[in-house]
Amino acid sequence: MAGILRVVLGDQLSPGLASLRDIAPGDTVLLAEVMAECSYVPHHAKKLVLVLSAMRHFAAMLAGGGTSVDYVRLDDPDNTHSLRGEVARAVARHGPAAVVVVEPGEWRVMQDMNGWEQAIGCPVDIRRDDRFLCDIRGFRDWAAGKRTLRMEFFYREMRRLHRVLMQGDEPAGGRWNFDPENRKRLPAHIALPPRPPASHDAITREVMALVADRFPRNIGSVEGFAFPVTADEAEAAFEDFLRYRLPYFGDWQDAMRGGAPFLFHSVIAPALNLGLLDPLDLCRRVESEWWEGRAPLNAVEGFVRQILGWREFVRGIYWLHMPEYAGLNALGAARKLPAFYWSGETKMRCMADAIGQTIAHAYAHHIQRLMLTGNFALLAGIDPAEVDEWYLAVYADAYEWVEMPNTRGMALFADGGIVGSKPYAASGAYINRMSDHCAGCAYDVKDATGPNACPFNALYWDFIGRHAERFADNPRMAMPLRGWAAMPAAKRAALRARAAGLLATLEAGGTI
Ligand code: FAD
Ligand code: DLZ
Ligand code: SF4
Repeated sequence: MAGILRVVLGDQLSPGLASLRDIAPGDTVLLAEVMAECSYVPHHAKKLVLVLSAMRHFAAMLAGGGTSVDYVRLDDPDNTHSLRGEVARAVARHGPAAVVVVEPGEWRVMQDMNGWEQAIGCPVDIRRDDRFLCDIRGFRDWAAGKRTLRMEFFYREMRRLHRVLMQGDEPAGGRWNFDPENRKRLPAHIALPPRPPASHDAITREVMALVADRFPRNIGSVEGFAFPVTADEAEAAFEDFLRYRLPYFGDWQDAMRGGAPFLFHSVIAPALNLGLLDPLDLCRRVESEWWEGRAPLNAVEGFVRQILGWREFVRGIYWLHMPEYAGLNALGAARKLPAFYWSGETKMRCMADAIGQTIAHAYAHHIQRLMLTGNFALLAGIDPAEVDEWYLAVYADAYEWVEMPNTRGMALFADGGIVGSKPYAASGAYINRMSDHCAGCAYDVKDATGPNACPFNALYWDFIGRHAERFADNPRMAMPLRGWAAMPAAKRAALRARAAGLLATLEAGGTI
């Protein structure tokens, strides 16, 4: 062959990918299942099924359209189990004139890819990933010279640039942001729409057996796998969201309900991050729902803000600050991740619910990730590296470019304020306001210091007291700091003692 070897990574499953756009007869597309990618964190069993099944379906789709595909399976006896090793073997097999690939989502892989050309002795053309709405170099230009980077201003620029939800030069409906209207508690009588039906074809069933066999100790199970693995399935899932959930997405975006993992969320991140859906297309279709009167603006703007705003913003932050970002620990958090993050065995009903559904489905919605598991790790001072590893492993949509700024930045404030202007620290009162968890909990959400007091309460005040000096100049922290300062010394001591007891139990390997 003197054609081109076109390498497609497991999260680059888009037919319009920059490395496939100019494909010509004589070229070959390489996809490789390798242990390096399957084990750099102990991925949830359902995440492994998702990626490997989607890769196999994508390869079958290309081959069905007449493309020459070289697919290396995990159980291929000659598999070197690294991307570089598999590209080198494929180069030896096909003798291409060059290798073409799209830049990867993770810094770790980019470092490796930069060494491919020298290692394999063949020209390697690394192309920009233009499946995003803001190129990482464009984000760098936007960030240049700014003292602080705030998502809100980035988001407005993106709305203007891509002309999403705009009326002339003004935001649709006269406001950029309907966030204050997206924080309602979900009343008990509201029924939830059923999940779209899931079916497994022979490819997925084969991958489920492979994952069950090769990764028996990974968190979660392959049973009940229900994520879309092809563009058509992802499309159907998104249509289902538009029809049955989008109209309510805004009102209850921040709500939680025990035993209800998905609520009105789209659950499209697993497919979107693999490349099975196009982010601008999603925004435009959601926008149409408003123009055509089928969904209210607070829902539509809320959804667009997540995709056009947050998703692009965190990717920009990741590439702007890596590799230093991965070592940031502004609050000096050093405790080990409690074992209950992996088992769900805790008396805290809210945490047991969020972790239990994470184990069951490889999914939790944003507020569970931020205000339950993230908030607890923030308050308890858990080492960001351990928290990062957990989030990267347990969620089907997790890739470092999106996981790390959300975890280390938004949830843990370990980046010292690059992503957010203040830590998202909250006591049990917030969880009680936004969920139905507390009524059935072994702990008392109204108590902060007694033996049965909600752990979030004492840990919250201990966190505020511990970092009072650091946040003294932050106007957004003024209220809790005033509350802490105004407390009688005996109350502060009791809160500290309760927090110390809880943390000591965790440090001794116990659960709370
Ligand atoms: P919906 O609630 O329906 O939102 C729609 C879409 O908006 C999502 O599919 C996603 O693509 C995008 N989105 C929403 N919020 C964010 C955000 N903060 N950052 C980036 N995109 C966003 N998202 C991931 O895709 N992968 C991760 O590894 C990941 N890790 C996270 C870790 C923490 C600690 C936190 C707080 C958030 C994390 N998020 C991550 C963001 C968000 O929680 C998920 O995108 C969302 O829960 C996915 O579910 P959904 O598809 O039902 O989203
Ligand atoms: C996540 C993942 C997994 C589990 N397995 C593979 C694989 O076997 N082969 C592959 O090419 N990609 C895989 N991926 C996705 C990569 O980890 C992803 O491309 C990089 O992390 C860059 O985002
Ligand atoms: Fe969670 Fe505290 Fe409420 Fe229990 S009482 S569910 S631990 S917030």
